Amino acid sequence: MSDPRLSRLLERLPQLLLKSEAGDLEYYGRDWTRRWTPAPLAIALPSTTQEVQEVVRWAVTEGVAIVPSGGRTGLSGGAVAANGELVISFERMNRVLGFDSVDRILTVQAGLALEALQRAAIGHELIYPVDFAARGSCSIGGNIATNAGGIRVIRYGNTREWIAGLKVVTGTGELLDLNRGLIKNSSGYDLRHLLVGAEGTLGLVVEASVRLTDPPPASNVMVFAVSAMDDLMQVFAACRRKLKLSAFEFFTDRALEHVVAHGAQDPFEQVSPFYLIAEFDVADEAQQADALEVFEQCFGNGWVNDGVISQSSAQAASLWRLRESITESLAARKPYKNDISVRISAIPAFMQAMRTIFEREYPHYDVVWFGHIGDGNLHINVLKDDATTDAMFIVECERVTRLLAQTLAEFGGSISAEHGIGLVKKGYLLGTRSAAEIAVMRGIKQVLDPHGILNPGKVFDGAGVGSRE
Ligand code: 2HG
Ligand code: ZN
Repeated sequence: MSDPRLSRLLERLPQLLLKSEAGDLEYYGRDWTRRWTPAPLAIALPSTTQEVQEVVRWAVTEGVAIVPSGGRTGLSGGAVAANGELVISFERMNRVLGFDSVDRILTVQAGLALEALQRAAIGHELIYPVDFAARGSCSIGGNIATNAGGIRVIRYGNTREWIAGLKVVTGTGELLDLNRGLIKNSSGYDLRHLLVGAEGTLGLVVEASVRLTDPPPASNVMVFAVSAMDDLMQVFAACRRKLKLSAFEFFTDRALEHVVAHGAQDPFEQVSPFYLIAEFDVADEAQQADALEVFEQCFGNGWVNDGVISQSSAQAASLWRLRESITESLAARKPYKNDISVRISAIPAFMQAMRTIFEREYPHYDVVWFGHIGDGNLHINVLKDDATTDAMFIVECERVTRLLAQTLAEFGGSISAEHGIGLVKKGYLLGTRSAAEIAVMRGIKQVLDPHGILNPGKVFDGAGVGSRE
């Protein structure tokens, strides 16, 4: 290691695995945003909590910023290291540490992939219900950092609901053991919940105890083609009245065109402006009959143009592909991503307002809407045309995002529903959080990370090392 700071780190921790080859810096220094050029100092791959603590103490002494790193599937730049930071990758801290069948709590290290955690739960005949398309690559530590949501929030809530305890290393190297799996704990501030969604700016999650639950009964999937947003909301209300929903998602004709070009099977002959996919329990004949009744009601009331109910799990998987492969089908075009939320009841009016703005501001771009409409969470991916450079594209998108943020403020919505603020959305935080709230957030950061070494410049700019204020 030619950098003297790294030599001193290895003197403190001779067994620490450090990487600093150009390929490693590139690989570990970025996330799925692909907007920033990775430029970390090096990558530390600790294998124990004590090593993480010692690295943090070293970082304090040297004034080096730390970027925590899981699967780097984030879409907001939260795991980007473009400023000489030390990346702490949790990929070697990826073990299941234990399971308690009475508490139904699984304890895992932060680097465990979501899919591996889900598999471990199934091994105990239970499930960990948070789920989304990046399951194979993302890590539970990253999920906690963004309070990840996904496709079954409508039934199970976000990551936060499932976190029974956390072990966290603060910005001074202190280890906090938060909540310890308790269900009831009215003993002051619940610091565990401060850490969930903090995007690595308050502490490094090294261990998590997650609650597991019973597997759901058999489910079925239906997809509807719809002409108008108001009709889609009617279908939502009808489904919620009669069915036990585990997912209710939507996408537009633009999204369908991209996933079909990417290999998905279009179940419909005619194009419709909107599509929705609902997943619901079919535990018995009564629930199956309810599903058919809703299906017929949607046609009878003229809310839908076409529809299909899955007849097998293979068909359900193929229908899910229409929704779950949207991100992948757009990835090569490096879309500008928005991840907003409003109250469900506000969706039609909000969408109308935004579509008017986008049609005026983005006539030359392909704007792809999709998302977790049953949670009020919309993803808007903007794709540039060939004539626009990457740099111009970002400038234009940021201008329009200011209009989006204003509209969100009018609707009382949020600029990030589940991807986090990171680097991408920090300029718009003020539309979602008041100045007073942000001041409190800064105060909390100051207490847990007094030297400003933990993921500086993410969520908001601050006085920490590596910040560019
Ligand atoms: C999803 O819901 C993910 O598929 C990704 O949150 C959304 O690519 C996106 O914008
Ligand atoms: Zn999503």
